[in-house]
Amino acid sequence: LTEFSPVPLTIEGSCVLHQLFEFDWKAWRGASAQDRQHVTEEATDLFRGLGIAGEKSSPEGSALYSLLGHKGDLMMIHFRNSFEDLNSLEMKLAKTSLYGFLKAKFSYLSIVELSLYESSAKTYAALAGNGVQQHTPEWNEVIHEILERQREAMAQRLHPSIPPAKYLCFYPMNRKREGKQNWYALPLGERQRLMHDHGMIGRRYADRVRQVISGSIGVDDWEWAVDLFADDPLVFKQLIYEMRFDEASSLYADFGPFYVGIRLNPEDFPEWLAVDSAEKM
Ligand code: FEC
Repeated sequence: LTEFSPVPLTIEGSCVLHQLFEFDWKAWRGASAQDRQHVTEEATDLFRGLGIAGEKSSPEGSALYSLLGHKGDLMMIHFRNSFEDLNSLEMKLAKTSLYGFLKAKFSYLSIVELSLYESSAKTYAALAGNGVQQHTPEWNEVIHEILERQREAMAQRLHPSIPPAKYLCFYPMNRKREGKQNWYALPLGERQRLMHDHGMIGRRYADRVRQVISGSIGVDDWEWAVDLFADDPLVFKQLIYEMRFDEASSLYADFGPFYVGIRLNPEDFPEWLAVDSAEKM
């Protein structure tokens, strides 16, 4: 019997858009040197203006990555304050001459999310202990205050600047909802325990990897996006492997495609685009 809400409290921050593109190398080679130069300059300027600037990335930042493998050539990640801002950025990019050489392969929309399992369980229990019914004005007021306090305390994590790390590993994932393997049917206390254990593993990697979890229930096809930023890509493999053995993942995680990219700063973009060493800028 659930006496109080099974839904963990969450706080949300930046809106996030991942864009993955294939680059049309054939058309690019076929373009005149003059056109290529124009496209290169326009795109490099745009990326500079988007806050794609190494260490200087701001909470409103974007970052560009050269993708490994056949899943695409370029990956962009954008953090903005609203879906509107993300959409206008998308349109801005669509109107560049570079866009004529890009083919969208995948995109992912999400919102930076922190789930507050510990304070949820404590607060719900305290409210129930005081006889406060769920969703009454008194209950709402207490919850509202807690969320406000947490939003303030966690402001930096809710609106993160993009870590300057050399590698990004991005993938969407779900919590399972199959027969007995149903994350959403577990009692809140059990999920709290599992997330605690998950966090303890993660914490041991905190000096080598920065993780940004964004929620996408209701806005995209999976439930969360995971972004891991590290200077050594081996850490992705080690961390994710270790987590596979942890209950929150071994029993309840389902993973989407994985994408790994190498950071491309705007000043390196002309070289990335150069198809003839004689024309390198
Ligand atoms: O129900 C939910 O709220 C699920 C959201 C969620 C998913 C998720 C998946 C992964 N994480 C990974 C790495 C780390 C590292 C740290 C870490 C900690 C947390 C905490 C929460 C949390 N993670 Fe998570 N993770 C999700 C949620 N995770 C909550 C604990 C509090 C916090 O730090 O926010 C340690 C960070 C640090 O201490 O600096 C690292 C990886 C995955 C995907 C692989 C997997 O097997 O799940 C990697 C979804």
